[in-house]
Amino acid sequence: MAKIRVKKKKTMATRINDKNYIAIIDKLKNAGHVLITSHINPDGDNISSSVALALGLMQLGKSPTLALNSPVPHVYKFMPLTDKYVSFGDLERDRQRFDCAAVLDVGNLKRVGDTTDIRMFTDLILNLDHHVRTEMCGDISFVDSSFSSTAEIIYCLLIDLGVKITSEIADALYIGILTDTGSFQFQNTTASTFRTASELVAFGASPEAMAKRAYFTNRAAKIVLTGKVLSTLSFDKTGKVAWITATREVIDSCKANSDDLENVINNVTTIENIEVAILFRDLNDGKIKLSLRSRNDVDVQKYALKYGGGGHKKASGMTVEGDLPVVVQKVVTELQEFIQNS
Ligand SMILES: [Mn+2]
Repeated sequence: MAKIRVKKKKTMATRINDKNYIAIIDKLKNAGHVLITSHINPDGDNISSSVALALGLMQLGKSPTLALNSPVPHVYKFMPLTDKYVSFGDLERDRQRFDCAAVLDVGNLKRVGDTTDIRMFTDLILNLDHHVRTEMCGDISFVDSSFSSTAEIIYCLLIDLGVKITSEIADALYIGILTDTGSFQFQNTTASTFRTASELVAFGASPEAMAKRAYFTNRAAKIVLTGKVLSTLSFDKTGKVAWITATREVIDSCKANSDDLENVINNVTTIENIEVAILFRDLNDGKIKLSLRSRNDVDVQKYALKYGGGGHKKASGMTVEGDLPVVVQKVVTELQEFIQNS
């Protein structure tokens, strides 16, 4: 008797074995018009993941639209498609609708912009992120904090979508990983991060060119501002908390922008014997924006979460309402106690 061979349907293994991740791939495969967005005050990972996803979707014959509620920072403007970004106001005016929205590097839809309602533009929100959190903000969310960056997740996603990683895409993704890991120095740098970076370089990413783009393209105004902001350096009486402040007036007096403050805090984090470094930003909108950095084991994210902020153990952000001197006093006092109990 002849044996009947039943052919098993081959299922391709994906780079990440997670049902939400696989569902997101499926939705993107079936989508035509895709809205891609991320958080306000964009960083390298934000622009990197968004641009790489857009390039990949274009390769698949889809029409991505990049939207942000903040301008693209100067240093990332060399990246492809960064001149194509639109604001949510533009989309609203054109009454645009999308098959889905890919919301990247964001844990809370409010981070896209206080007044932006993504639901106005789509019925399906796909969320991809690497920040630690408990609540999911997409209709389908894939959140995994074992990844160094959203760019690292997008790399897997593009491969699983069948996108050919061109040197343009490789460069875009590499700069996201480079900046989100602080040049492969932060705790989120893992063996997998290096594997991904290594694969990206094999696909044509240039570590030298990307490092130059990310760190050696400062405008003079930014350096002048850095000097002024660093001159505000103060310490608490224990010497464990160090902080700097930046005001709208000082930013304007240097003819700089608030995104010129990105990474200024890292200078303070290099001071030996401190535990926590803080940048207080007063942009004259009644709120003080804080960037927190931990030098050793103090979990600044745990502190930031109390104020509805977030990020990582060693690098977090939060917003407090009030006047600058009052907020400084309050936060520094709270952090002294927080450090003691850590
Ligand atoms: Mn990120």
